[in-house]
Amino acid sequence: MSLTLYLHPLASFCHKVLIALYENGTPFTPRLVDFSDEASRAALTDKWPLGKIPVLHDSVRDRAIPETSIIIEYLALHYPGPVALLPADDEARLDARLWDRFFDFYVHVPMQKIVADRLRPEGSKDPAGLAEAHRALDMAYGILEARLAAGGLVPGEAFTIADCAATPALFYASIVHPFAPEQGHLAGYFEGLLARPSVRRTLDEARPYFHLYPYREAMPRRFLDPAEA
Ligand SMILES: N[C@@H](CCC(=O)N[C@@H](CS)C(=O)NCC(=O)O)C(=O)O
Repeated sequence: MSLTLYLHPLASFCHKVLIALYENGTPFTPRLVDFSDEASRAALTDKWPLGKIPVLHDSVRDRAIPETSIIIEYLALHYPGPVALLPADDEARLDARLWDRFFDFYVHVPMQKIVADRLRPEGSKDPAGLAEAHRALDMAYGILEARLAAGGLVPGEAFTIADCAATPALFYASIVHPFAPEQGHLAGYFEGLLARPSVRRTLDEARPYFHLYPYREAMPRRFLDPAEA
């Protein structure tokens, strides 16, 4: 097996790539990164000095690929499967890339900011940055709701890189900044994502680590125990 994925099963950006791999049944070896362990961290930074996960290593080309969107493009290029995460049609591919960027920058990053703020020690919190992150999520949810209501981003028809990006971003963002009651299209889109086998598998593998999640108390019970869904 030529592909190794450096990951942590709880890490949101890792979910994005795991979903892409599971959608296409792409074989890979998971390599768990423990940031508290010097050797584990060094094995990662040896591949990518920035030390962010996930990183994919391909022994066939002796190449390390960081950055989730690039990893998914790399997989589409060298390990394509039945699900074309980058659509063949030029316009559809541009759209997929656009919404991939949207979910990463305008949902995932503010969500990370909110979670990271909780981990800051008392006295070094960033209330202004926190408020800004919540405002950013309000704006992103509003844009998504309007797009979905207008018939864009229809889940199920063609699952793309944008949906891979959307899933962990919305999963973790909806915990720290729930959808508004009137954002029914967004909630419906999210439910469609949650129903996919690739997503269920990713969350099943993350569940044993949910107790480490800084906002565990805010997690809906059905995420902690799918039997309650
Ligand atoms: N833009 C990066 C973001 C990756 C990222 O933020 N990963 C987080 C885990 S979800 C991480 O490595 N955090 C550890 C750190 O920043 O030290 C990507 O798309 O891969």
